[in-house]
Amino acid sequence: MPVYDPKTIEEKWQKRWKETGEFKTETDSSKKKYYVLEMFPYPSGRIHMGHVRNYVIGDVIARGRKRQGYNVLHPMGWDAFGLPAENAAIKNRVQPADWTYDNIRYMQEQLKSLGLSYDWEREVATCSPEYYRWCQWFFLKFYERGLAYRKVSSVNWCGSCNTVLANEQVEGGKCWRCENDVIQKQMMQWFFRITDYADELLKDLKNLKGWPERVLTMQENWIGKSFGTEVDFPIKGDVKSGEKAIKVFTTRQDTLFGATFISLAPEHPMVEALIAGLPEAEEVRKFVARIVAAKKISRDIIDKEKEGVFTGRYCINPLTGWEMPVYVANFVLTEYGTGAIMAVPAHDQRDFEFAKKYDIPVKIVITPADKDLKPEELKEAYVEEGVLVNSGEFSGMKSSSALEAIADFLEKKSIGRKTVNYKLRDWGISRQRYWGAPIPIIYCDKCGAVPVAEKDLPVVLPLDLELKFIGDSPLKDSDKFINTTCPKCGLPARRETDTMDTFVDSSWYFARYCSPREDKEALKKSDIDYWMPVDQYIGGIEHAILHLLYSRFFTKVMRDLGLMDVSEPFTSLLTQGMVIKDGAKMSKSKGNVVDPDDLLKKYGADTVRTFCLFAAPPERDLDWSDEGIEGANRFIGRLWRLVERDIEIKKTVSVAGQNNSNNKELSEGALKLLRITNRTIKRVTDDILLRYHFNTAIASIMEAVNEINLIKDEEIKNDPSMQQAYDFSVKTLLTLFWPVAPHVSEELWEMTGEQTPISKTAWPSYDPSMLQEDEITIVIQINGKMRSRVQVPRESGEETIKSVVLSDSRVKEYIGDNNVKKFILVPGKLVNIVIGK
Ligand code: ANZ
Ligand code: ZN
Repeated sequence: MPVYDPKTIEEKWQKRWKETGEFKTETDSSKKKYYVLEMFPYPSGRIHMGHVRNYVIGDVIARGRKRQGYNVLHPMGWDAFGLPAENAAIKNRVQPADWTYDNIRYMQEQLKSLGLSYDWEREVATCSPEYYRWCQWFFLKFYERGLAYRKVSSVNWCGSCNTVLANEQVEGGKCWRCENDVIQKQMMQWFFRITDYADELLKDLKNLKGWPERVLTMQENWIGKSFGTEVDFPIKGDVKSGEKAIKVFTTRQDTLFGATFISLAPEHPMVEALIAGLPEAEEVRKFVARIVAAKKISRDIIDKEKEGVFTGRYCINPLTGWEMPVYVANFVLTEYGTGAIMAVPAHDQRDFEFAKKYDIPVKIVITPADKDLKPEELKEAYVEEGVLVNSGEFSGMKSSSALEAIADFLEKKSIGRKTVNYKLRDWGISRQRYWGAPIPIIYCDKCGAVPVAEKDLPVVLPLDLELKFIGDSPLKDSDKFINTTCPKCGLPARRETDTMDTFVDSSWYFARYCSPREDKEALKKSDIDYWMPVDQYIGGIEHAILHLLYSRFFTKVMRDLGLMDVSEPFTSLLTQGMVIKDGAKMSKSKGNVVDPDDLLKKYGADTVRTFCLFAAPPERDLDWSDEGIEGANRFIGRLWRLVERDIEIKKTVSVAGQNNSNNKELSEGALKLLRITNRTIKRVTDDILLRYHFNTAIASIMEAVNEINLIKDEEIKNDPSMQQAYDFSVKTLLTLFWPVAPHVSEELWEMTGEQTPISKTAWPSYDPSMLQEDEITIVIQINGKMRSRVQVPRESGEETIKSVVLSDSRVKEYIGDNNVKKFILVPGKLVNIVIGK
């Protein structure tokens, strides 16, 4: 028998799979389907261990499901647009397209050498015109429905490079290239109206039973639905603009009697009107200018020290009649609510700090049920629920009831309106980049922004551009690209030169895999109806919010466009942990990267796959270790020898009959072996196909291998039932190990004389009657008298039995304060305990 040589074996099987079209999938409505998908990679150049782990997890699930009789869709492709290609192009003077496709080719080889069961005929690359034309088509559909629109919004701008910068290119508020200060420039940009779907995106989270709780919470917080009231605070005196009140958004109208001042965002549109003509005006203008400038540099201004300035104006608290100074404060956001807040220092920590700093009165309006609070003793805001005090007719009411009561009161008096606010903003999709899908819009002096006609798609990205530096829409440099005619009036017109956010590309790729070569439409309904939704999606937690939210949004729009009937794209989601080494995520800067290529060369794919799955449960971080990979490799060696022995045995004795279902004819040893094997089938099936505990699945297989190795040659030689059980067990283990290490499993399987590859066999099922016998009853005698009995696992050793027996309540009672003088075990049957003083 040959020695284990992963290289030859893996090449042999990969070649065979390719030749036989092993992983080719077709729509077949006579079969139940299973769609398993891993997040597609960015073609950066090489795959890293994080990819390997992600794809191996998906592969095990796909392979397992297939042998359970499902028609499995398991595709792979490339999230191929994006900034790194442009950087590389500028640095190395290559075309982004060439760079990207070279990377794709290399990485594809890497994935193939891992033996992943992809249907490569369904491969998509988002940078190909066949793909991005449909991204553009979606843009047109969104536009038709009012879901794509244009508005002015800010971008990072470097005045010295004269260019737009991506967020990643702003380092500490400075341009990465010239280190000049970055400012925010207002530009027209395209948006997708995801906020139209905010409520549905929120509501449907509760249907996603197969998603991790953590991800659901993150999405919920991101959408951020708040119920509150918009309250009008009359302005004291006249304002030039004629406005009579400042509107605030509050979720705590129960604290209204304690509102002692108003804070406006620096960009609030009323600031200038409020201060005009007042002595404070100059100081306010200076403050606003300083904060606005600071905000442009740092996005996390909110975490900074709270500061503000008095405007010289007052509002009237509509319930108490108090005069409330109006401040401009750095922590009030322009884009949320009304951009103004009523400040309640006693019950909001930010307001509390602000009031202490500027010496504004603190008025307590909510107290704990059993305690009085005094403003001068308050060390921090009291933010809990409680009972209202100092609140007129609402005093004595529980704060939770007062929320509703005061909101109703305000509505009745026309001082306020119940409102709902979302944190979710519309999705800005314009990128001043080259390597992305051009936005299919044409600007005409006469007709304005005109969508490209569907028949003229794709708007092709020119591939002969010379990129000079990143940013500011390199397509502006291409006259050939820009100049066109207006689809409406035929006059000369210019193309939009921004491209789409690459998140657009990845928001529907899972649907495209269902009919990837379809060239008449984006999605073929009959294929979509069969395959969608994705049953199991697998990827990193870093995509918990944006990618998943955008994909959910797209799915709902695709449904509303009549392209599919499902409302959610991913039934179950598994977020795998990181691959870490020496306690840190693998990264070039830390110098702790392990290259999958080196591992594949040294150990082969099956070892790498086994290690990735064995070292940690999928959701946890996987701590890289050399011992771990060596261990995985050694285990495959042990399996190899187990089969070797099986072949030896079969050579020397002839295996009698194939029917081993009659338990009575089995020897004790054979029965024990079959029990081990059936137990292993059950465990591995549950772990791989239900619970995704791949590590314990492998542990069970290892345990079984160890137990089988303990069987002595003599026990097999003269026992036909044992020979048969041995052969059955070894082969079963191969088919169970196959999803993890498919090459070596197939090879060994073939060596045992099997003609049909494992891939074509059904997933093994176990005999439940073989499991029940897993426990045995031990009778307990104390000083010779039968006193109790306990159940223990059949394979338990003396230590386990002893601890179970001695913790039995009746045994404890009999022993009392005696000493256990002897503990005699008759294996499999009985325990005799001798006690005495
Ligand atoms: C008075 C009050 C009293 C508030 C109190 C809270 C506690 P969520 O739940 O996130 O929606 N707020 C409103 N608009 C704001 C803005 N543009 N920038 C910063 N803060 C803003 O939070 C709503 C609460 O956040 C509102 O309720 C408001 O402060 C503040 F004891 O009003 B509250
Ligand atoms: Zn026109």
